[in-house]
Amino acid sequence: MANEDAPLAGPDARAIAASLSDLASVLRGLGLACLAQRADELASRLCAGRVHLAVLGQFKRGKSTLLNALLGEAVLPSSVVPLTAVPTFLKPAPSRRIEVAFADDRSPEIIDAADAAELRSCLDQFVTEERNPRNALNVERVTVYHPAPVLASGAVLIDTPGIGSTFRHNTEATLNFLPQCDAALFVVSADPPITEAEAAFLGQVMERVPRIFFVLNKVDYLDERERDEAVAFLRGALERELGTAPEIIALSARRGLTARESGDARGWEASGCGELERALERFVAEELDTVLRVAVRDKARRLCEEAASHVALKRSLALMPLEELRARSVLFRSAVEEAVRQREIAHDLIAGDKKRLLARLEAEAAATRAQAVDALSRAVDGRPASETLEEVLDREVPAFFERALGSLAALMEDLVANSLAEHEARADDLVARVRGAAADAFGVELAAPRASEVFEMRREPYWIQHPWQVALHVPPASPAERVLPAAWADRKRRARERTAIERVVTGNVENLRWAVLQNVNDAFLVFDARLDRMLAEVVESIEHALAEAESSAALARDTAEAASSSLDRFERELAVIAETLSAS
Ligand SMILES: Nc1nc2c(ncn2[C@@H]2O[C@H](COP(=O)(O)OP(=O)(O)OP(=O)(O)O)[C@@H](O)[C@H]2O)c(=O)[nH]1
Ligand SMILES: [Mg+2]
Repeated sequence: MANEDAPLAGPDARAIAASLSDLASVLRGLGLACLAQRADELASRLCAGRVHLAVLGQFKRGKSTLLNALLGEAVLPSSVVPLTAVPTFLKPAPSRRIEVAFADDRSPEIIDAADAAELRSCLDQFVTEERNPRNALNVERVTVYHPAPVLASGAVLIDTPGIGSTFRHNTEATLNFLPQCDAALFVVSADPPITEAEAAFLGQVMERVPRIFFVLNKVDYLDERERDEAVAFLRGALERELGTAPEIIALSARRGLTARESGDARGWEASGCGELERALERFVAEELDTVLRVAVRDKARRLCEEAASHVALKRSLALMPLEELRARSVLFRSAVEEAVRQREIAHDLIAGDKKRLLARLEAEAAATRAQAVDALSRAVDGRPASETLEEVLDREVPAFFERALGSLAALMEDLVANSLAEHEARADDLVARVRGAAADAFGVELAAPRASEVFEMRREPYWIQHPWQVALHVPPASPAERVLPAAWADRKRRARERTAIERVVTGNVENLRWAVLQNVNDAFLVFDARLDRMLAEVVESIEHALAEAESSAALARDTAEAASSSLDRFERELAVIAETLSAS
């Protein structure tokens, strides 16, 4: 078991640590203090055996509740509305305490807490969307120190904001956080087991995180058969994403937490949380070292790549006469301003498309409602005398809505895919323009993903857990109705049945509409957030080097040649470090 007192041994880790230390000094030499700090942090995590195990997933899947269950008490705020807004690190300590670090230069706040309730109410102020909306307090990260045994193993557990809610900044916070994750607990829930947006998010997690555990939460909603079905479905969906069928731990975090709080060991096992706890223990004992090394090495390689492209940019800037540099910066910045304007237009176009698609969804749902009432009324009216109304609906409702769901989901998926395909082309074009402007102005080629790679659509049909409502309440005949002539009484009865059918249909269509609506919203949200990130990354990398070149250029144009030869040296050193990392 690795912890702060038991540093990792072995040539692998030592070689990586040495490369990181070299890398940090090259980065400092290049004036890239932030990147150098990242290299130092990686080295210190590697030496201390501190794996970052983040709990990731869509909003409201029960991530915070799951961590509370593992801690054994309700420390992290959880709620029915999107909540966690700031990544929250859980680290071991003999007593309960939180440390809040701010993104500006305020010094960290440290608050001691006597018990879980006090800890939770402190956390509430800093990490929840409700009390700290849009992270107005500018909190960078919160660390909770806690005596729970699960934290003593060397894995730092991290609660993250859920992706895909209407709070786009929460999606962004988690996407930005991914580079710091070494391993992940990917949480989905039984209702439904996985959405298209989650599958897309998983794709991003897979790119960055070498070890992923899959948790199917909230299985208390399901009976045993439904649970097996949900696990099998999820396994199939994940197999398509991953290429192999992963292990899935099905559990109820809520039941686990209740069991832990009341010291109910059997309840803990029955909740499925015991299995997760054992899987984490095995992970720490058997895999932690390797996962940490692989994760740190990959992150170090990325740092090398970033540094190499900075060197290329600096070389081009360093060789440029000051006047020319200024003129070219003006050109580049006006291209960026234009890209930002275009981005706003793209945002409005995307919002307009989404609105049109949602209006179409409403129209389709209304049509489905009418068809369902019609089809079910016909089935009910034409039923044989031996069959009760309930039996007909038991059979017909699922049959009708399975079909309706399939065709509505497929239709909306196609519409979303077509609409996003157009926006993909526009996004590619926008990024290409910024890159083109950089190439024209400074002669550098920036690496950038194509939008179509980033925005890959999943075309499998949605799976939506659909306990179709078939329970029917037909009010009994009134005393007056009972004495009416048979034909009249029959008409009255049919009217009562029809009202009841309409109620069943409305409930089912609403479920269906809501599920599809979620998926459409998710798809657009994820698209929009990634477009912003792609552009920001491209622009930032240049802006950083430009600002630096402009300030140093004013002083030292005549030393350009010297600067260029020192860049040669940095380039050579980076190449050696990258090679050592690949070999380690
Ligand atoms: N039935 C049931 N409900 C659960 C379970 N786990 C969590 N919930 C409920 O689901 C809701 C969301 O739980 P959270 O833990 O806040 O979810 P989250 O994923 O952290 O949400 P965000 O922070 O917004 O991303 C809360 O109302 C929880 O009580 C579970 O196992 N079963
Ligand atoms: Mg949460």
